[in-house]
Amino acid sequence: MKSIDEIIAAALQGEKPATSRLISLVERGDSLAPYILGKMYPHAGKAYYIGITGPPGSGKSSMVDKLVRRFCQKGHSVGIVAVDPSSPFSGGALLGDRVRMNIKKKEYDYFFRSMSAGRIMGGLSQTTREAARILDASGRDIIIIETVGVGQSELDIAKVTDTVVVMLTPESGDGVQIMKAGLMEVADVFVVNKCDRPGADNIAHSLKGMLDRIDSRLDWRPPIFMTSAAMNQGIDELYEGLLDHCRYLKRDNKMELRRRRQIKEELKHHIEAECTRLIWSQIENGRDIDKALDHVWEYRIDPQNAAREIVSDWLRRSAGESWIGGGIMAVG
Ligand SMILES: Nc1nc2c(ncn2[C@@H]2O[C@H](COP(=O)(O)OP(=O)(O)O)[C@@H](O)[C@H]2O)c(=O)[nH]1
Ligand SMILES: [Mg+2]
Repeated sequence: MKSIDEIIAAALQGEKPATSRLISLVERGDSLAPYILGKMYPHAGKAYYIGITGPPGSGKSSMVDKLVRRFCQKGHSVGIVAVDPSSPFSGGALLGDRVRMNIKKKEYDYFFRSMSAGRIMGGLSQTTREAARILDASGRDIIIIETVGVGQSELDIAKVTDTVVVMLTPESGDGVQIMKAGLMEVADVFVVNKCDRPGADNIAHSLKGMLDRIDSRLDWRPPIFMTSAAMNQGIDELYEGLLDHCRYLKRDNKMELRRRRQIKEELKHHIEAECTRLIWSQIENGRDIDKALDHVWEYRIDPQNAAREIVSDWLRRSAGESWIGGGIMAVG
């Protein structure tokens, strides 16, 4: 059995089984996860992160397959994280991914990892980001993240990637729905896929109309690409469009600003989680809640004020206690 440090060292060398192992541990929230992330993080940050979102069935997986070929042909090393839509209850796939990466060529340097949305412990976007970072640290210079394309995950992808591709199809419905979903704000590149089907021009047209209306507010106007992943059409143009956005980000430190903004949000998220964890570990031991419950039950105090009392009691108590005091002692 390899030690965790040996697995980490192997993953940093780009070895696939080791990389896969680390992602699994992080995915299921193993107690080693913070150690792994701590060791991998200093080696990350070199890759370009692309997110692909859009409704289930729009052709994201099919497109990822095509894009990965392009990137590999150009000599890149690609890491893919695809989140499968699956029910948290049954654990089984709702729609299943009909398209799997079916690249056979040996000389293509890619690593494909699918994660089941239902099995991920912790936030979807956080876990995806962590998996992507492990791939980044293992030497992949292009990271592609495919979302499940439902609900919040569609918008969250903008928190973890440099370029967001929003994929629509002739079946996506009218433009108003796109606006409602807030997708307009997160899209850096639009793709109208299945352009081999009727109606593709219509959706491209209504998208263009919407972009025209907000054009003056945009520093970067998202281009619209017409593609057919199935018929292999428009892939080169999309590939070039992605590189264009990457070049745009690299001018005037835009990439840096975007990433710093994302990291700040991530820090806030972790601080909140850490505070919550800390508070619960204290309060639950103190049986404060049972006491408060009795008081609320007897209508002596309302729940909100009871909760406030618990928290401020805890703050007062802990101010004199070791974890704060210890910190001060350590400095002195
Ligand atoms: N006609 C047509 N079908 C496509 C195209 N791209 C994907 N599909 C099909 O659409 C279905 C869903 O594709 P998939 O890539 O799994 O979509 P995802 O759920 O967004 O990842 C599959 O049956 C694909 O073969 C396309 O450009 N044209
Ligand atoms: Mg898919």
